[in-house]
Amino acid sequence: MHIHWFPGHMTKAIRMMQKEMSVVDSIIYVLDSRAPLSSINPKFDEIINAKPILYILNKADMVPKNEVLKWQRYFEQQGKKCLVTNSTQKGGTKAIVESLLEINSQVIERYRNKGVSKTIRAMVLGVPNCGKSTLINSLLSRSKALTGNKPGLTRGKQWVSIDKYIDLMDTPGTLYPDFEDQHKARNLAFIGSINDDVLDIVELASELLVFLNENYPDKLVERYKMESFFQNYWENLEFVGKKRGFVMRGGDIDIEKTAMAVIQDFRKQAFGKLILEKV
Ligand SMILES: Nc1nc2c(ncn2[C@@H]2O[C@H](COP(=O)(O)OP(=O)(O)O)[C@@H](O)[C@H]2O)c(=O)[nH]1
Ligand SMILES: [Mg+2]
Repeated sequence: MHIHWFPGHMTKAIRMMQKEMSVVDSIIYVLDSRAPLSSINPKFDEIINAKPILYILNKADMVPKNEVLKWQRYFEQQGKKCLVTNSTQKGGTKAIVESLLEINSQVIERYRNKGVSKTIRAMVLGVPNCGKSTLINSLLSRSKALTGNKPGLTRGKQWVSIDKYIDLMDTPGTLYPDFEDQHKARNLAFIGSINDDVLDIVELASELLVFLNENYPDKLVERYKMESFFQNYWENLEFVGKKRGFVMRGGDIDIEKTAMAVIQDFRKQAFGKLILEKV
């Protein structure tokens, strides 16, 4: 499958982010822990323009802990500030506030010398569905940011205050203008960063089954009692469809429905914790 998708509203989003960048002091770069490198968008690097960045490995609850800690070390070894979060839970505020103040200490100090308390304005970036809005929500006492499990929900721009001296701006999730690396595109499709409407779900589900067979064969046994793997992708889906009871009138298996169920099993963590990209 070749994934090529960059809807017009994302060009607009990038332009908006670029324009806002002049009033931004710092960046919160949200990554999906299941695929940290795939959720790095080279387009962002162009617009960030040397602002201090706090990397967030979000959805850490969905991957094995030792794997996410390896990724945290990976970023730290490159001299990057990196935190591990589960945004669906409150309580990460202190670490994020402290880290933001730390990476912005130079500018804060410069203002302090002039007798001014500087408010740090941080832009929250990340591919669609990585949890930007949920993260901002978790940092607010009241729910103000919009969230939804659909790419491209957040379109307007908004500043919210999470601390006396820290304001955050949510941004629309933005993808690469083009996917040179189809492996990354596939990962982004798995994690729900690319609108399912433009994907071939049957092909995507087959690729997910291949990934699971190569990396987590036990999960296929646990979830689908799948002891052996077929060379033919159709047969794999038929096998799963039969197990899930997706039989149509006449006895054929509903392959489309099966494929969507496989993808949803991954997204809803029916296979338990797993990671798509290892350090
Ligand atoms: N398990 C888990 N789910 C999360 C986490 N953060 C966000 N989500 C879910 O991911 C989906 C997308 O979140 P959202 O904040 O709208 O993503 P955005 O597009 O980056 O703003 C929602 O269903 C969230 O509940 C997390 O840390 N762990
Ligand atoms: Mg959002």
